[in-house]
Amino acid sequence: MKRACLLFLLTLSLAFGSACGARINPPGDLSNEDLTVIGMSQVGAESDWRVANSESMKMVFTEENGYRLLFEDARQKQENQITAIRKFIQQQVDYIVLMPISESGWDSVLQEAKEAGIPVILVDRMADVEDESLYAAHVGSDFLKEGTLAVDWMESGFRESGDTVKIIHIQGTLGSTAQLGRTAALEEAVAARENWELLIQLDGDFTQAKAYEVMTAYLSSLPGEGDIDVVYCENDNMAFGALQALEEQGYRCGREGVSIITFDATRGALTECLNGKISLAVECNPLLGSLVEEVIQTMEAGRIPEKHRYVEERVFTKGDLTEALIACRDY
Ligand code: GYE
Repeated sequence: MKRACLLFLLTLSLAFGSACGARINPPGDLSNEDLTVIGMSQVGAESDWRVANSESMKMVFTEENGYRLLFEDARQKQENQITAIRKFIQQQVDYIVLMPISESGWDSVLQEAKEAGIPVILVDRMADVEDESLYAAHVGSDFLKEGTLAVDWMESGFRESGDTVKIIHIQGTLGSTAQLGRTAALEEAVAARENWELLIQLDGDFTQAKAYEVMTAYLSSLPGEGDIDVVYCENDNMAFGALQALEEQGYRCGREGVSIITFDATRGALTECLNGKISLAVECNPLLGSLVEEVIQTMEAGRIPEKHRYVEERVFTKGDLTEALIACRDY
């Protein structure tokens, strides 16, 4: 009885389905979903910035807001991002949102998305592709501008003394837009100023652990206490790692010692700035979820979104901060 009933229902649904021209989707195909399906490939969870960025996306792309979010964490590997994009194409998602780990290596997979008719929105970092039509829009930060803000602050701080300014540079994931922009600003400034000296460039991969490790190794390799004026860290977590390494080896950080410059300006870094240990925090806003939604809404309405959208950002020094201000910030 039960079986007969099931068979009847199955026959009915097949007959009804084909009469209406409805498709029977292969498993995993989400093209008939009522919600707007977003396939999102996030870099990883390497920093506080990244965690805040993922949260911002998850808060906006909810079922209540009309979305099904397929979120893939690439654990900082480009090959995982490429695999995720291919899976999204198979699933026939409506949009692909990609935070590219590095700028190069995207042409073929984005071409595949284009052929499948799925618009790609780049978030945070850029992809350096031959054909700009491979992505619909980009929402993120102007990293060269952020670097320039840091360099301008150094320029004003060290202008008085004609002494040599000795700089350690801790870089983020090599080849990522955030690294390239922030590095370019510093390298150009060093090349243009006779008394700025780059002591070393260390690869910290945007993580606290790596920055701590490379900084500890570098400081230990110096014959005695090094003469260091500035440590230019390309994100907050690397600044925390560098700060720990410096303090462990007896360096003072802040006004009377080494000036630490950081990018992101998350709550932890602003607190160290208020404590006087970080000298400058350059803001990089991770809360990009609603801007990405605006892009999607524009396309849903049949209009063409702006190709690049940059968020406004500022810098913080101790004098700009209070505990209340830090507590009010969203990240
Ligand atoms: O500064 C860093 C993160 O691309 C803006 O990536 C982002 C950078 C951010 O891991 O903390």
